[in-house]
Amino acid sequence: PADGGPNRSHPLALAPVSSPPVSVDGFVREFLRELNFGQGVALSASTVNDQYLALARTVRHYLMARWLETMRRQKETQAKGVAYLSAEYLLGRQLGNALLATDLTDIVADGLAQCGIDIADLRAQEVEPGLGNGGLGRLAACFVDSLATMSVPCIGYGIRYEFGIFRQTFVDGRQVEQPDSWLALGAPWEFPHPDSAQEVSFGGHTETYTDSDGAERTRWVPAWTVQAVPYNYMVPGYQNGRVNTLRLWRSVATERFDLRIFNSGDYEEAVRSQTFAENISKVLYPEDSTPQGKELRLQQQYFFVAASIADFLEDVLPEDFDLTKLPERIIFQLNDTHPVIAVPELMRVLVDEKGLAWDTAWEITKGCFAYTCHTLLPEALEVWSVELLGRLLPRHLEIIYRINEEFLEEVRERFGDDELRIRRMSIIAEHPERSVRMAYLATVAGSKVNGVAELHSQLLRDKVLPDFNEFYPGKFTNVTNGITPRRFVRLANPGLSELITESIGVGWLTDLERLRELEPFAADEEFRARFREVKAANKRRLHAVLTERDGVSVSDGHMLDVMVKRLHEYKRQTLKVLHIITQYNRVVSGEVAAADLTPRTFIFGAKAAPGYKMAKDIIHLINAVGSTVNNDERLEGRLKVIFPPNYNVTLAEKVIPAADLSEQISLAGKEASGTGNMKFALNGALTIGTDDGANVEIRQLVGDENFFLFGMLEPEVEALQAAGYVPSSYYESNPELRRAIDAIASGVFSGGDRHMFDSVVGNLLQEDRFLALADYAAYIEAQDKVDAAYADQEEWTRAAILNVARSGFFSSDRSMRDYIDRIWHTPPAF
Ligand code: HBZ
Repeated sequence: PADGGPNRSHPLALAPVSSPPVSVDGFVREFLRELNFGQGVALSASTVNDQYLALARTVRHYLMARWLETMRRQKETQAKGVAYLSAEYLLGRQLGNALLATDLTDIVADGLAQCGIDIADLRAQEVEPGLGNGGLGRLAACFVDSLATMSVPCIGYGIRYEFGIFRQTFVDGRQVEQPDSWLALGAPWEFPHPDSAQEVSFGGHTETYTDSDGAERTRWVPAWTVQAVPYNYMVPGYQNGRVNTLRLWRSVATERFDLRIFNSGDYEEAVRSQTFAENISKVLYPEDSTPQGKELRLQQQYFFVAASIADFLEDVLPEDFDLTKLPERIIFQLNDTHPVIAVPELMRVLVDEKGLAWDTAWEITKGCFAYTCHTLLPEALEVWSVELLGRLLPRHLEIIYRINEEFLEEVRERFGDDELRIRRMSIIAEHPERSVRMAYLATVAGSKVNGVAELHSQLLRDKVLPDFNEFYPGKFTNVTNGITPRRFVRLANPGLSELITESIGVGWLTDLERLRELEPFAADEEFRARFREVKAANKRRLHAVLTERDGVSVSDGHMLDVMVKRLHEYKRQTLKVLHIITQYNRVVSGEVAAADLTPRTFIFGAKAAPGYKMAKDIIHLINAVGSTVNNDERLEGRLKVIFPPNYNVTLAEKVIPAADLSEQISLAGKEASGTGNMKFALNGALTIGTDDGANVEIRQLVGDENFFLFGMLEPEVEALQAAGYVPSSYYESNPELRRAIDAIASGVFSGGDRHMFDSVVGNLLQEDRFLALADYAAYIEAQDKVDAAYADQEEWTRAAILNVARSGFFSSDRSMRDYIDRIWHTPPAF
C-alpha cells in the first residue's frame, strides 16, 4: 500500500487467524514447537520452567483467534462498554483458568503425559500475579472474569507493578517481608506494546493564553514526562468464544527526557532519571484500608488513569468520534477512590486539549463516571493535600476547585447559606490541613455511587455521605459483591463441581442460582456421604499442599476452622485468638478433659501492612499461641493452630474448599462486604459471623439455622460507643475472658516473658477500638454451639449442602448484571 502500512487484503491476512487443532496430537505438536522455537530447548534438556512457559504460550495460541475476533467485532460495532479503572487486580494463577476457558484441560493433561510430564508440576510452577492487596483487588479480577463470560465489552485498566504484594515470611513468629519478584522466571501471559506508549506528565505550572479565535484559555506546562507502556492480558470468557482485554501500564523513561540529559553530558543523571521514571510502576503499596498520603502513590494513580483515558480516546475510539456522545459509548467505573483523579483529567482533556466548553465537558464527564466505595472506616477515605496535588498536578487542582465552586453554588441554591452544611460538603477540607476529599469528588462527578453490600450501602447513605444522599436523590445504590464460580468453585473444588454436575446437570457454572436444585439432596443420606467424602478429599489435598509448602500437617478428623483475610484490628483476629486460648485454658485447668474437646485445626492466613505495628504484633501473638498450643501434650493433639505464611489466591484455592467453619467476625458496621465469606459458603463451610457486610445477606439466604450468628448489631455498637465503652469492665466481670488475657500477659505463650505482648494486651484493655471484649462472651457461646453442632455430622452436612445450594446469589455474574442494569447500561454485545 502507498502509505507503507500493512497489506490488509493479502489473501492470507484476510483469513481469520487459525487456532491449533483441538486434539492431543495437535496440542503436542504445538507444545513441542513452542518448547523448541519459543523457548529454544529440546524436550530432553528442558527444565520445568521451560515446559511451563512453553505450555502457557501454547494455551495462549488457542485463545488468540477469539481475542483478535473480539477486538475486531468491538471496533466494528462500537458497542457501549465498561472501562474498569482499578489500581489493583489480584488475578491469581492464569494457566488453570485459561485451560478451563478453552476446555482444554484433559487434552493438555493427556498430551503432556505423552511427553512424560505431569501437568500438576507445570501448574505448580506458575507464580501468581499478586497485583492487589486483598478484597478490592480480587473483586476487580472476579468482575472482569464475569464480564468476559457474559460477553459484555470491557477493558480493565490498571498498573503492571514490577513487584506485587510482598511475600510474607515468619522469623521467630514475626512477619518479615520479601519482594515479590513475580516476573523473574518469565511472564508468558503478557503482551507488551512499547510502540503504543502514552506520555504522562507531571508538575510544572499553568498559564492562560488567547487562542486563534480570541478566546481566553488555560494550558498546563508540565515539568516532566514519563512513558506509559501498555501490557495486554487476555481475559477469557468461560467457553464462550470471547476474550476481553486487561491493559496494565508500566512506566519507563521517555527518550526525549533521556536525550536532553545525555546531551548535557551527565550520564549518571540520565541513568538516575530513568530509575526515577521507572519507580512509578515499581511496587504495589501494601497498605490496605489506611492509605498513606505518599507522593509516589498519587503519581501511580495519575499515571495509570491518564494513560488509560488517553488510550481510550486516542486508540480505542474511532478518529472522528463525537465526544458529546461519550457517555453512550463508555462508562469509567472507579474502583474506590484510587482512580478518581480521572475526573479532572477527563475535564482537562476535553476542555484544554479538545477545546470543549466547560459546561459541555462537565455534562460529558458526569455521564461517563460511576464510583464504588469499599469502606466505612473514616481513616480509609482518601484525601490528598492541596500542597501535594498542586505541586504534582497544578491544572487538575484548578479544575477540582472550579468543580467544587460550582457544586457548592448548587448547594447554596438548594439550601441557602447553610455554612455548616457547605463546609461539610465541600470537596476541599480545611482541617487538619487543606486537602481534597476524593470520595466527595467521585460522588459529585459520578452518575451513580454504590456500596458493596446492603448494610454497607445503607450506612454509606446514612452515616458516611448523608448530605450527598439528601442532595442527590437516586444517585446512591447498592450492588452486593460476588465471586467468580469458575475460579472459586470449578477450579478450586473439582470434586464438589463434579458432584454438583452429576446431581443437577451442567449449566450451573454460568447460572449459579441453579444450585437451588441441590436443596432436595440435603435430605438424601447417600448424597450427604458423598458430600462429606469430597470435603475429606479436599482436606487431604490441603494436607499434602501444606506438608510440601511448610512442613505442617492437617490432622485427620479435625474440624477445619479457618480465618483468612488481611490482618486488621476491625476484622478481629484477636477475638479468634481469645477463643483458642479459652479452649486451651479449659483443658489445662482441668475443667474439660482433652478427650471431650471437639478436635479442631485452626488455620490463619493474613498479611499485615508493613507499617502497621499492631497488626504485626497480632501476627506474632498468633504464632506464639500456635506454638504453645501445638506443643502442649495435655491437649492430646485435639487443638492445632496453623498459620501458613504468604496467604494468597493460590493458597486460598486450596484452603477454602477444605474448610468446615468460616470465621467472619468483624465488628458490625466495619466490614463493607467481605468476599471470602461468600467463597466459604459456596464451598460448603458453615459461617460463624457477626451481622456485618455481606454476612447479613448470606445468613438471610442460607437461613438462620445454618449460620452461627453472634455479637452486637451495628446500632448497638453505635450506642455502646456513644455511652462510653470501657473494655476493662468486660475483663473484670468475665472470669474466662480474664483468664485468657492473663495467660497472654503472664507469659504463657512467650516462654515466661511478661512483656512480649504488652502492646496487644494494653490495647485490648485500654482502647479496644473494635469492641472485641464486648463481643467475647457471645462469640464463645456461639463457638460452643459450633462444637455441639459438629458432633452431629449428618445435620452439619445437611446445613453445609444448604449453604452451597442457597449461595448462587453470590456469583459475580449476578453482581455484573446489577451493575449493567442499574449503573452501566452495557448489555451483552456479541
Ligand atoms: O473491599 C475491601 C473491603 O474491606 C471488603 O469488605 C470488600 O468486600 C472488598 C471488595 O469490595 N477493601 C479492600 O480490599 N481495600 C483495599 O484493599 C485497599 C487497598 C488500598 C487502599 C485502601 C484499601 O489504599
